[in-house]
Amino acid sequence: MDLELVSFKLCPFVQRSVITLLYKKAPFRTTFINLNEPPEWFRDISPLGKVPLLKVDGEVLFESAIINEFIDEVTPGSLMPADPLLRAKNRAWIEFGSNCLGQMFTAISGKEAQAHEDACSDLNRSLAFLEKMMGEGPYFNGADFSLVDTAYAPLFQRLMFLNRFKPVVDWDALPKLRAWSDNLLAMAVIRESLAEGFDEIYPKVLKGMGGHYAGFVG
Ligand SMILES: N[C@@H](CCC(=O)N[C@@H](CS)C(=O)NCC(=O)O)C(=O)O
Repeated sequence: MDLELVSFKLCPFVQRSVITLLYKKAPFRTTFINLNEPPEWFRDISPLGKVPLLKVDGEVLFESAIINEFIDEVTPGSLMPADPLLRAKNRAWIEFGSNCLGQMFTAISGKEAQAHEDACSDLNRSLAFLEKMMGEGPYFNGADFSLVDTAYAPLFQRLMFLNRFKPVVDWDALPKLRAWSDNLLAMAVIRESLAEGFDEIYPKVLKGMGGHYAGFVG
């Protein structure tokens, strides 16, 4: 099976799929595009104009959650619970993670201080909800690494990175999430999934957004 991941270098949704592909040891190649000037061929095949896309023997899949379930299903082992209720709950929390990524994006891109503060409050409220759902770890489903973990790792990596400028999350209020995040970020596969040059590029992107947060980026 030929797998081609269509990617934008810093996209956290793409990174979810990279983690899943690496964890499941599925061979794949990556085609990077510039989302600011998407090529014609990309606009022709991406229904929402978004990355990631996964081309499977030339057939196009879109939406990271769908892509990740597909990768999981065509590779040995399963990163989803066997129980239908637990599986549905995992899907719901993956969707919730996408919403958290949106709140983080608003926190780092909002033009006015108020927009930044409001988004930080929204994100902290979301994460407080998630904190209540967390068990003892080390992963979201306890001992079993799952697609929920692949969905949240890119968010946690970025939130930890932002701590060096101005934290957007009150980690003291989120001890279980903090431990979960530490466990994920210690995994080789998750470190390897981060785009090359992230530490240098991300601050430039934050500055380039020209939001209120850019003022905190040294
Ligand atoms: N729900 C989508 C979100 C993907 C997404 O928002 N990707 C961003 C880049 S990080 C994108 O392609 N944005 C382009 C646009 O909105 O025009 C998924 O999970 O795959």
